[in-house]
Amino acid sequence: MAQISVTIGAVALIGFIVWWFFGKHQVASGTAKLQGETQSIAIKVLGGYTPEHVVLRRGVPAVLTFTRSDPSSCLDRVVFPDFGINQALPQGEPQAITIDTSKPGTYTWACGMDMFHGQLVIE
Ligand SMILES: [Cu+2]
Repeated sequence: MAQISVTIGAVALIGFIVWWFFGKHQVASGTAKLQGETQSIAIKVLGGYTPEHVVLRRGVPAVLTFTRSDPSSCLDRVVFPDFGINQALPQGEPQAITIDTSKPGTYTWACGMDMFHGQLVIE
C-alpha cells in the first residue's frame, strides 16, 4: 500500500516537473496602437512588465510609455541594449521611450540588474 502511494506521488511529481519546464506559460502580449504617424503602447511595471511581449510595426515611429508603480529599486531602470537606451523610471511617473523601428527583429529589454525581461518584436 505504501509502495503504491509512493509510486503515485513520484508520477505526480514527474508530471509537475514536465509541465513546469515544457508547458506553455501564458505571457501577456500587446500590440502597439497606431495613432496618426506614430504607434504607442503603455507598459505597467509592477513585479515585472505588463505586457512583457510587445509587437511593433516596422518603419512607424514608436513610443513605449513605462509607468513604474513597483516600489522596488530593482525595476527603477529599463535597459534596451540593442537601442542604447538606459532610462530611469521614477515611481509613478510615466516615461516615454522612443524606439527606432527601422530594423525588424526580436529584441529584449530588462531591468537595470538584468533580472526582469521583456521582449520587443518589430515586424
Ligand atoms: Cu532588477
